[in-house]
Amino acid sequence: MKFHLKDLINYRDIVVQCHDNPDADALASGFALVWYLKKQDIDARFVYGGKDAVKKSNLLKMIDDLQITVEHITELPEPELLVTVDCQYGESNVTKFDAENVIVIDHHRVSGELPDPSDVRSNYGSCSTVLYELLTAEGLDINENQRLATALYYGLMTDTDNFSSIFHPADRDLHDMAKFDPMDIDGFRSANMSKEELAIAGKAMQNAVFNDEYRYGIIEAEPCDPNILGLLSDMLLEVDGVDTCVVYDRLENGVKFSVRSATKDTKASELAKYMADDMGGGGGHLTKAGGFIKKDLIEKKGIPFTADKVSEMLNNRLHQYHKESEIVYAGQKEEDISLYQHYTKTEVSVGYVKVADLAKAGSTVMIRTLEGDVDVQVEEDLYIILGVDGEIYPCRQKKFESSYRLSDEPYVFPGEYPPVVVDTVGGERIPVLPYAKSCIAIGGSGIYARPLDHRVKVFTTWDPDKYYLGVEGDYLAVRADDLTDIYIIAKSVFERTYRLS
Ligand SMILES: [Mn+2]
Repeated sequence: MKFHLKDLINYRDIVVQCHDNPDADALASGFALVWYLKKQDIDARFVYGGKDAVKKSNLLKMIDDLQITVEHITELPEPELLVTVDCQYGESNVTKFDAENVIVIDHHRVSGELPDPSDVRSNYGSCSTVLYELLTAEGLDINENQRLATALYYGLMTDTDNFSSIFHPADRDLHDMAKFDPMDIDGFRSANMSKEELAIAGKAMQNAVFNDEYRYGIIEAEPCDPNILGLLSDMLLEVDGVDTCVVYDRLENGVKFSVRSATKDTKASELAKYMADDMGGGGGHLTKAGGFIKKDLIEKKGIPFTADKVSEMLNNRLHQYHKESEIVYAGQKEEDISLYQHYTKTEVSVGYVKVADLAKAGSTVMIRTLEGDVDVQVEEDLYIILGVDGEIYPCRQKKFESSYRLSDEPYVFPGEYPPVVVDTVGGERIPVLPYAKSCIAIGGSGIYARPLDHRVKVFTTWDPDKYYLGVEGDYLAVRADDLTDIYIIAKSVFERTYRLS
């Protein structure tokens, strides 16, 4: 059952609980929920359990400046409804209190059975983002209350190592939309690090391990705040001979890590995803990223959660990543197609948008999709194609006319996150779908393609600074009418769109 905030108004006696040792994201999430309930004339308590009360100075300052009412408790009279935020009821990091009904709002990986309804969005960078979306869905504007906007912004900021491991577009939306108080944020920032954490950082730096062949570095730190990991990886990247690096710590329930890259041959976001593959999640930006690897999933692979074994595993992954990645630059030479087979497109219905309908020719727009942000220069002959999975790619009018036929069918978007175009100067957000029309992909002269058995990074002619990644099972494709035009087609898209000819 899909959860809406308005479901909560059926209850009168509500307690909101975040995890023990709350962090900024937990505090912001609870604060937002109590704010909403107050608007519905429901006075809810906001609590957390555990041994210790909040003592970090940035969090004390946050509670004080943003007027967050939160209580550290050891006992709780059974409420009609308990809502846990930024954590899941029954998990080890949250003190268990009895309640008649329980609802979970979170962004971590689902670890056990969830009460119904619940709302856990594991691919979000923060629980603050989940609250932002839930409030927006009720027609509420977080900027109605600047303390709320500041809290949610700071929650996202601290949970994503200063926004560097943001990967969901909803997180980017909160980042862009929140009209936070910069004075407050500066104040929290300047109280971010405790003296103990400075000592942890110093100690960690002595453990740096380097690989000269692939030019990377890796550090294990003692358990600390994600932003300390970020700080350490920023420094590690400054070291001569280091192009990419990973800094991590082992926490109670897994490994938190931060990734940096100073080379365009490695997207930090992709390396982060690779590091956590099968065992958690990772992502972020081109140069900064991060992620989390679950302890139980590490152990499931037969790897004990000890310093030595975890370090060995991460070192191996990092090494393997650099060893197995091949890099291809499109547009430089004609591809030798002897290893390829010829395919033609089946006639599938896709969508298209003429970019000049959305924004002025000559301006630059950022296309925000689930796969990331792409900057394009608006020109009269530029089209965006919305593919079979809702994936987006640019196309020139000449290629558009030879590869697609217009259709009168209304366009239905198949993807999860509706693409948005943002004017890079004015910051205006323009939804793409109202402009989208249907077209049919036709065969044309087809492509040459071959399935990949290893990772290949292709720098296409569109964007020489950012590569497209193909992994095992995806296809490397070359246009039959232009053998220098090499690109990647995802396995699922390929299988539905092409047939051997
Ligand atoms: Mn969180």
